[in-house]
Amino acid sequence: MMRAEDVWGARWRSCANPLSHKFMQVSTKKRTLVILAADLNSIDSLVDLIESVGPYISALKTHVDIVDEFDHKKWERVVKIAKKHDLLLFEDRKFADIGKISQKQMGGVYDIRAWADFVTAHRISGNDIVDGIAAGWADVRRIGGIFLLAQMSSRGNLLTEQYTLETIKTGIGSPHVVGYIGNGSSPEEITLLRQKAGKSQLIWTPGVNIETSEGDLGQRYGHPYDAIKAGSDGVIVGSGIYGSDDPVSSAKLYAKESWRALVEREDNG
Ligand code: 5BU
Repeated sequence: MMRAEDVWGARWRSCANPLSHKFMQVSTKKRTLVILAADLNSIDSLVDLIESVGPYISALKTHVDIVDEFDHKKWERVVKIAKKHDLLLFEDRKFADIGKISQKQMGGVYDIRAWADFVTAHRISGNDIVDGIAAGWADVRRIGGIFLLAQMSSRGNLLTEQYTLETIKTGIGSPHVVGYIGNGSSPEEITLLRQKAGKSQLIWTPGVNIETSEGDLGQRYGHPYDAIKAGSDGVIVGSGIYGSDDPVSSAKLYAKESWRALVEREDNG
């Protein structure tokens, strides 16, 4: 049995947030760095998908606002099945408002603060968004972690290199920021992000697909092995898994490629 501290090396030692360690432990136990982007609209199909690929993924990324007929009781089924598979819940909300509104948006209809362990946020409105989101969790006496969008995978996005650096400045050393979202379609961009971010936070990367380099409506893709090798710590995969004829086999393949890259990665920095 491999130990997370051995496999993850510098990342294990440098990350301060316990949620990062939890992610590294789960991913080591299951030998997968795949975060499933579960972008389905029905709760029944979401639950079925998680139940089938749960053993091959290390976290669950949701877009709660794309679910038809949302209600808390039904959503609880998603939360339960995620917990059963030891998955941290990651709501890709992409908060972008001023701090105090972000705090309120953590509540509201979906009450994200009550069930999400991680959320995403843009840096566009200022540094205070981080404290706003943390205050949202504090309102219900929970603690969570924020992934700041330092890069994006979509064509034509406005996140310049300078913007990436400013985003890292906001996140570095923050007890609330567990890491950054990077562009999974570009190993060069991931390498740059890793160099600038250092070793003490996670990088997770969407824009990952083994079969194709282009997706619908401007999405771009890279290979999971290349993303992890370049310094990403988790590949976010949606349609590559749920859109495949055989989601379980696909999940296993993404898991294998991501894990192989982590084990081969030098210094794990
Ligand atoms: P796909 O089906 O693997 O292309 O889904 C990608 C997911 O990652 C989807 O849920 C997006 O909202 C998410 N995503 C992304 O694709 N690119 C980004 O830059 C960010 C998030 Br941030």
